[in-house]
Amino acid sequence: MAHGPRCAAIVGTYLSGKTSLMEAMLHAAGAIKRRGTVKECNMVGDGSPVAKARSMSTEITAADCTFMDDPWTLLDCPGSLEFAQDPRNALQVADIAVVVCDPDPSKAASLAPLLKFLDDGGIPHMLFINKDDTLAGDLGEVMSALQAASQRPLALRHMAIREGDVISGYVDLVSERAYTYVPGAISKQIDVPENLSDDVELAREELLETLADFNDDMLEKLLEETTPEKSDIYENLRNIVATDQAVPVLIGSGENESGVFRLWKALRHDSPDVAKTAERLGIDTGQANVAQVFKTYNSFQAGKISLARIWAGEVKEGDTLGGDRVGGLYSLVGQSQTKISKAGPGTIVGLARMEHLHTGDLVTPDNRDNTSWPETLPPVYSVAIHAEKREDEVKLSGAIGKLIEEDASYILDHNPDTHEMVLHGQGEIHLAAALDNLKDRYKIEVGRDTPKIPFKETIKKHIDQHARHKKQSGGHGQFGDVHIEIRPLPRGSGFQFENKIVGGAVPKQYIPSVEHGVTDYLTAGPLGFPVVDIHVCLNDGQFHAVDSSDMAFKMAASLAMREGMPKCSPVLLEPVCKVYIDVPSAHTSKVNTLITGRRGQILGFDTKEGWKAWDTVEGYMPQSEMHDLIIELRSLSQGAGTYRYTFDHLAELVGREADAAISARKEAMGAA
Ligand SMILES: Nc1nc2c(ncn2[C@@H]2O[C@H](COP(=O)(O)OP(=O)(O)O)[C@@H](O)[C@H]2O)c(=O)[nH]1
Ligand SMILES: [Mg+2]
Repeated sequence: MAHGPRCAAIVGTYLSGKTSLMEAMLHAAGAIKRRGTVKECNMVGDGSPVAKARSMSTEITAADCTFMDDPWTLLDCPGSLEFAQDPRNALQVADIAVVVCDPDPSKAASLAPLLKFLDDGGIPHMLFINKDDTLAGDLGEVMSALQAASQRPLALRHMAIREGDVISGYVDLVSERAYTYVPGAISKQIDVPENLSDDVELAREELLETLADFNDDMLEKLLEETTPEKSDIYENLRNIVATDQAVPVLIGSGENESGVFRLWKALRHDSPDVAKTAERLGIDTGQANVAQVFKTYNSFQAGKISLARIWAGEVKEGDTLGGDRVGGLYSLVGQSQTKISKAGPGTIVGLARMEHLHTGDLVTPDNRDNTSWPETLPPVYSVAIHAEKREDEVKLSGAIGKLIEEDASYILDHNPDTHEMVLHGQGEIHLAAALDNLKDRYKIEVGRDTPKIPFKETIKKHIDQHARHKKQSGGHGQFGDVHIEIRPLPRGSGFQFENKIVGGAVPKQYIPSVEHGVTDYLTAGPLGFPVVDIHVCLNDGQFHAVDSSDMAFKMAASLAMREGMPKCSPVLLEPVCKVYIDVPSAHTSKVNTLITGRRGQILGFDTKEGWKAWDTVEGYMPQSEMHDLIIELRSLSQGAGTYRYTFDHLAELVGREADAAISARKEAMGAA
């Protein structure tokens, strides 16, 4: 018997049918009277305006329900790789995950990162091969493709019964019962078709062998050729799922509501409860009230809602959590919220108006701690943004702050070199959804551009330059005179200033002004970009007892730079990043071409540590070639590939790309 409500996260690839499956599960559990469909755009999941507009899930949708007297919360998670932060967060608090899979072997590889995340975290999960109404090929092929993507052994629990090309039902390999699908209702039990009995026997043996790998009693029985008791098999399965040693695989169709009741029963039987999950996560439940926020919404009329799981205690309105007063408690079914008076262990609850709580916070009455929360996904795509209307500028960063509260895989950054506001995220659609939200919810029209590249420039030749700033206009004149030497430095040296004046040719008090004059100039060199890696030495100069001043020497130094620098063979420097591209090995050679095709340099590749049949390719790539890297990478790797990068060094850039950058810069400076 489970203690308290349990929580299942529904995750999997984009368009595998997760939202439809949740709808079918809610229907089977009696939580909704009529099952919505994708076509009618009326499912419990995908109820937010942005999800509706794009016909896709963009964030977690929670739905409370009761199946056979057990309370549950289902969390429908987006499957798109661009919205991968929310599923990760949901999996952080769920007792179990249902990984919804397409019945298409070619889509299995893109599940590898998710399955790896589950296995690394030891998160109990089962696979549901959905859309079995469309499975034309062999289930075995789908299974081997999925097995290749999973670290843990998969154990097929069902065998499909076919009538012609269609799957009309299944045999449960543990209970050895056969069922035929009944549209819109619970499947009907039938006799195991005779022509299948040998296959069923084989498949059942395979399942038991997988279980026996983790249980000596079972292994002994199999070796003695005695049939294990069904109750033993069930017990075994439950343990194996709870410890994520192996993964059961079920089949069915959410849209046709077939296999859904069976899935529910598997969850009911095999899913750990809140106490077990808290133990797995090492959460101290000895204290009064313990809860964890795993999602923040700002879109509801009610203001901020922190979606949290209660790990221990009983939370009531007016209680304190993490030092904040609980403004109200809500049970959620999609977009609709019902006020509840209290929430006990296991409950997923919407906490209203907890201004100081953030996603990831593990809270007790007085403490907040997010140290155990996993790192957010690294950004892979960016756009420069600006408010279309001047008066919205201040509002804009505040509104983006709200979006980041909801999805921490958005990062906002002010680039000091290009003076742009840059929004980073997980892909084109992820960022477009952010801009949609800004418009819909905060009424801010936002314009977007490809982010500018923070080019720099330096010089290749050294020269000596003399400059004099002299003005005679009424009363006081101005007089400053300097001899400087400008010379290039090795990459990464930055700027150095040296003073070699002896004997007071330029009085000491004016030396800092000379340096100021030089640094002022460095913000835009002859090509228009910030100057780096040069050495400027003040060798000599002259002064005037009355007319010299800080200002005059500063002007003289700037003038010397302005006249000298163009003669030093200026050259453009572009930022080059170290990139690490992760892909299934089948695509590694395409990644090599991708890098070289974008003026990159391959440094090497190796198997990705801890991953089956994945490689990491390491290389250098100019930042200016990386803007849409993720798009090409995903398209060549069936969505599976991803990359990380760090700035590495500046490299000289000449030729067509350099000319284009310089003329764009001149144009921008002219316009400013
Ligand atoms: N044939 C078939 N199509 C399905 C099934 N479940 C979902 N779909 C379709 O798959 C598409 C994606 O469904 P959706 O539930 O939004 O997938 P999600 O992205 O995983 O949430 C829609 O066009 C559904 O109609 C199913 O069991 N069989
Ligand atoms: Mg969905």
